[in-house]
Amino acid sequence: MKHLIALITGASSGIGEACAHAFAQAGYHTILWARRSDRLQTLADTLRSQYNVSVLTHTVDVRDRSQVEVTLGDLPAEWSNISVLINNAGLSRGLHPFHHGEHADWEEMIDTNLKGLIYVSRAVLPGMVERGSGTVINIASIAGLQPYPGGNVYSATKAAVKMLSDSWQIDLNGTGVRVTNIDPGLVETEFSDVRFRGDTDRAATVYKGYQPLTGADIADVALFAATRPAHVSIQDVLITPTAQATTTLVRKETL
Ligand code: NDP
Ligand code: 8X3
Repeated sequence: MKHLIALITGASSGIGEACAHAFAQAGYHTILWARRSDRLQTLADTLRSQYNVSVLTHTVDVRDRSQVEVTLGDLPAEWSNISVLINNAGLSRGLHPFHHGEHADWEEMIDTNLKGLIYVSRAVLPGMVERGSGTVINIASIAGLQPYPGGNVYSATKAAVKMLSDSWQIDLNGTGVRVTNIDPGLVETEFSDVRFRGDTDRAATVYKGYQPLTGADIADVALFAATRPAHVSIQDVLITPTAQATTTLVRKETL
């Protein structure tokens, strides 16, 4: 295949789905990962017909290291040269003060946001290093830079992602592989539905009274970073809605 290949984790909704559109529109063949395979199938059909690119979908839970490794190991040869990896799969659960938090929620966030990202990256990076090129885009969060009430373990996972991005700048220096860390602020996706376990009214209030970011806003940044000339590395981007100054200061209109 002449086109470049992008692997996007968490492509079944939100930022990952928007990245799939942006990269396919730019001519990338895409490998889409998530657990909800029905959604991936629908997205793949749309990308193929809208952008005339090839698309592979894999039902992968990034928390399962052997599933991650086997899926990557089984890639057809023409799909194995991944030039862009978007580590996007992630979630938050709950918004309790730490002393009321749930171990199960914390373990799910650590296993997905941190360990899952580590599993995928450890399996993809050696190929990029061997080829002397590639871009890894880590979707961290403003929450990993600044705490907010109840964010505790979610913030800790994202601070860890940011530290991994910074560490890889050093580990990968001289290999030709670039790392871009993106720290989004408030993006209207299914994120808060997941955090509040389907309480859609509560989730909707997070994005009311101001204009939040969309997945497409983050995808724009990811595509920009991936398409810079080889000598240019966009190391770090903090992107927020204009109404958001910090994790805790968001100018909302009273409705
Ligand atoms: P969504 O809930 O819309 O999307 C999350 C994606 O992650 C889904 O495609 C989901 O797919 C996938 N995912 C979750 N768990 C797993 C898993 N174990 N294995 C594989 N895929 C998984 O939320 P967003 O698009 O907002 O979130 C994307 C990333 O952006 C996350 O890392 C999030 O922390 C980060 N982020 C979000 C912000 C926001 O305000 N929305 C701001 C800053 C960062 P499926 O359930 O089908 O597996
Ligand atoms: C998602 C942004 O502030 O809702 O990482 O945690 S926030």
